[in-house]
Amino acid sequence: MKPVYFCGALCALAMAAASLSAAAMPDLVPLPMSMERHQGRFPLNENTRIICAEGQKETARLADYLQSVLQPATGLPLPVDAGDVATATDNAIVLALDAAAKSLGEEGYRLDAARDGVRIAACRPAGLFYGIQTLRQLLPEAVYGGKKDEHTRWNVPCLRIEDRPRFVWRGMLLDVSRHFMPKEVVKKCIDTLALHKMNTLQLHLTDDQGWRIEIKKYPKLTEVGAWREETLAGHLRETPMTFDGRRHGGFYTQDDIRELVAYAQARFVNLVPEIEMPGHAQAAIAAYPHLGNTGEQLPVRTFWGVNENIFNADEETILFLQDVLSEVIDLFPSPFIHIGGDEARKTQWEASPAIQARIKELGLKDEHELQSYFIRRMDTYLTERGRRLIGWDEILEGGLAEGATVMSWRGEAGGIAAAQAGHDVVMAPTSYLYFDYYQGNPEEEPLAIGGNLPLRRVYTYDPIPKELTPAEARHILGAQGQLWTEYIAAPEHLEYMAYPRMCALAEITWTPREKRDYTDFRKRLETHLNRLEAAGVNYRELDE
Ligand code: TNX
Repeated sequence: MKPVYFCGALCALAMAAASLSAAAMPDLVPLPMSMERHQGRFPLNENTRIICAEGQKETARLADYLQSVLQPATGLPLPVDAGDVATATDNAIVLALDAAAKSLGEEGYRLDAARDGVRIAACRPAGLFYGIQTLRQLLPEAVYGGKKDEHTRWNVPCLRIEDRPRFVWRGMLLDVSRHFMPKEVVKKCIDTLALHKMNTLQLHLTDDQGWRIEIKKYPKLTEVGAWREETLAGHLRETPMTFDGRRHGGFYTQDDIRELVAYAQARFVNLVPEIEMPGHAQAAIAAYPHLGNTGEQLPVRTFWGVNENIFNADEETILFLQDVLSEVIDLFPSPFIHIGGDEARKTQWEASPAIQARIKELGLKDEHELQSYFIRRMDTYLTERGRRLIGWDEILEGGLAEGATVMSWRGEAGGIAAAQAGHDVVMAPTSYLYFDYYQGNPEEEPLAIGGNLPLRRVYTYDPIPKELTPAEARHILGAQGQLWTEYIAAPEHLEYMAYPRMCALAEITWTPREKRDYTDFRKRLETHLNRLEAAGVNYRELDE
């Protein structure tokens, strides 16, 4: 009997060893740059404390944030104490701003979890924040829940992580014009972005179907422009068009915007405002008809698609838009201000004697050069105020403004051309990053704009086009996923379209290229979706 017994013990040992190595790696999303698993675990308990350095305001704020995200589900007190973060502390989570972590960059961090505690070190507060996000993911998924969970043991596996992002722009666009999204919805988006270590949320604030930001100098923009009489029911392709007969609208007051900016800042998310020009402007023209080309009183648009009604290019209109930007700059600290620039049909400009005279007066060749002149005026205005203009890739047409950054949406060509010309670029191609596209068989999915963009395809995207040299590739700031909301009215539907595709984007923009593997991601995602479940996020189930 002895040999059998011996073999059994050996097998048990081998199994234990195997579970410690491969099986015991935590399922983090996005995957960190490097991770080394050690034996053991650190259990949080009634006496665990959070420790940060004396007198460091920003770290103290992060300690409070950490406490606020761990307390609801764990029910533990986790008091925050000031202390000496350099000396080892028993049964504590230590947050240390540490110049020695400089090699990990502005957003990087090191996390050491040992049996007696966790230490997160970074040279900047953003790094500490991302270390905190990793720590949350190291705990059982129930930690994302809002109510005390009696049955879970709050253990952190012992390990060492060194981590930093691959790109500085890890973004999402939220279209609040086509369907207005209340402040609370935007805040939840910000929280979910942050838990994926994403750092940019572009708010598409104006379009044909609604103007969503209070501008003090021009109150009609929201009095008139924030409301439409009804909304197209069904798809734009269907004929005849039918409408829902319900008034829709809403806007953010300047106080709302300040509140959202502060909320985002506390989570290291930069809110990038987008004010569309010269196209996608019908809501503004409905409010102030002299901004258009026909003088006609237009309604706020009730259906989708590219539109001929665009701003004129009078000096008065340019100054109007600069006034708008002036208030926008005062509200948003973002270094980048997005001026749209996409899909501005030139039919009205071609037909307008005033526009044709303007083209002549300015010595320009055609309507494309006029658009380029228009955008240049905004570029100068923003640059003089210490901000940077960013626009959709159509701003390349007719000549790109000196300081402009390009957001490449119609494939990668615009981004490639801009990077080769020495401009910074954010990649946002429809073919990989339009999360308003279908993610499965259209017959089994809610109505969407079209396209076919399953999770696996998103994951295969690489923001650096093969065509670029290493020097040119440095102009690629990162990538952004788009949530256009023509066909998305409800917050749950918005989440359904965003997740888990955004989880893939988080990994595309954070994790080193060579570490990315779809099969491995898909496996980690199963755990990760439990986190979203606990956080009350309505993600789409994975396909078999
Ligand atoms: C194109 S992307 C647009 C948006 C639409 C979107 C729908 C871009 C710059 N313009 O106005 O909402 O397609 O997918």
